[in-house]
This record gives sequence, structure tokens and C-alpha cells, in this order.
Amino acid sequence: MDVVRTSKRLSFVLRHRPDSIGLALDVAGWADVHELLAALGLTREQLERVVAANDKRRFELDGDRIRASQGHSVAVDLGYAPEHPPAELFHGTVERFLPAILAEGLRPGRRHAVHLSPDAATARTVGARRGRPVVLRVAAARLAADGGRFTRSANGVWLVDGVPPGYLARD
Ligand code: HQG
Repeated sequence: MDVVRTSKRLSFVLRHRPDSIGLALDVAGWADVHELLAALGLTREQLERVVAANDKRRFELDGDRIRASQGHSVAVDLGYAPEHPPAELFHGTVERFLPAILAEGLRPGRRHAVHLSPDAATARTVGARRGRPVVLRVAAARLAADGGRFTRSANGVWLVDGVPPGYLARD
């Protein structure tokens, strides 16, 4: 079993297309582990290896259920309580998106939320998935004070509905 390949497959299924293997998620994004193992042809040990080896702790394995901690495009309510963000958070992107981002702010696109990183180095890695990374600073505490609702996923990714341009600055 290829751990990285299996992890990508799990992300795809648990965030975007559970139906592609006949799986159903509950309202909070949990899938039944036995159904998942049968559908993917994996053993419990293999699944545990993939979850434990994951660099970003993308999956929560809780007894007989499993879910992705963030990144969904399917409708789920992860149930994270709102939290006060630190003064600043960071968003990694690429130059070609900047004109749109600076004009209309950060938007979730096909995901549920805009994803923000706690530090510039992590944001740089996120941006680098798409090319030469550009890091934006987000005035998170000010946005929260102005009514922005922040939550933090089990693996430390900050989530917010959107970030208007007035809260963004290039790092
Ligand atoms: C950009 C990975 C034009 C945004 C990462 C990004 C993260 C806009 C892209 C997680 C825009 C969306 C999420 C606007 C935002 N106009 N472009 N108004 N607003 N964008 O993949 O943040 O490895 O949905 O800058 O580590 O890149 O999968 O979001 O470039 O935590 O676990 O639109 O995915 O995690 O891309 O990444 P994405 P993201 P995993």
C-alpha cells in the first residue's frame, strides 16, 4: 500500500466525493470505518498507518468512525466552536490570483471556508502547491472584532467564511 496515494484517495472521498465509493457521511462529516475499509479494500491496520503517518493530521479516526478535519466541498457541519483568532493569520496563494483577491477579498471557492495558516511558513507551503508562493497577512483579530466568525480545525487550520480586502496585506 502506498501511504501517500491512499491518503490522497481518503481526502478525495471524505472531503469531496463519498458517493464515488458508495459512502455516506453524516452531518458532521463522519463515515463508517467498516464501510470505508470494505469500499477501499484496506485493512484497519493500513488505515491506522495512513492516519498516523499523515503530515498534516488530515483525518480524525475515532473508533468506528472517521472524517477529514477540514477541506470539504460537500455540505458538512464540522461543529467546531468559534474561537478568537490571533492578531494575524496567513494565507498562501500565487501571484496570478492577487488582482482578484485584492479586489474582492479571499473567497472559499468550492470549499466551505477560506483556509488560513497560523504562520507564514505554513502559508508559503500552501501557496507553493500552485507555483511561486505569495503570502498574505490577514488582520484576523480585527476581522473577528468586526463580526468575522473564526473556527479552528482539529489539525490547526483556521477557517473563516471570507476575508474582505481591507483585512489583507502582502507579507
Ligand atoms: C484562491 C490544503 C481568486 C486561494 C492546504 C487559493 C490548505 C482566490 C485558491 C487547504 C480568491 C483556492 C486549502 C479570489 C481565494 N479570487 N482566487 N477572490 N480567494 N483564492 O485549494 O487555501 O493538503 O480551495 O488563494 O494546505 O489553497 O488538502 O484553498 O489559491 O490547508 O490538506 O483560490 O488545502 O490542505 O484553493 O488550500 P483551495 P487553499 P490539504
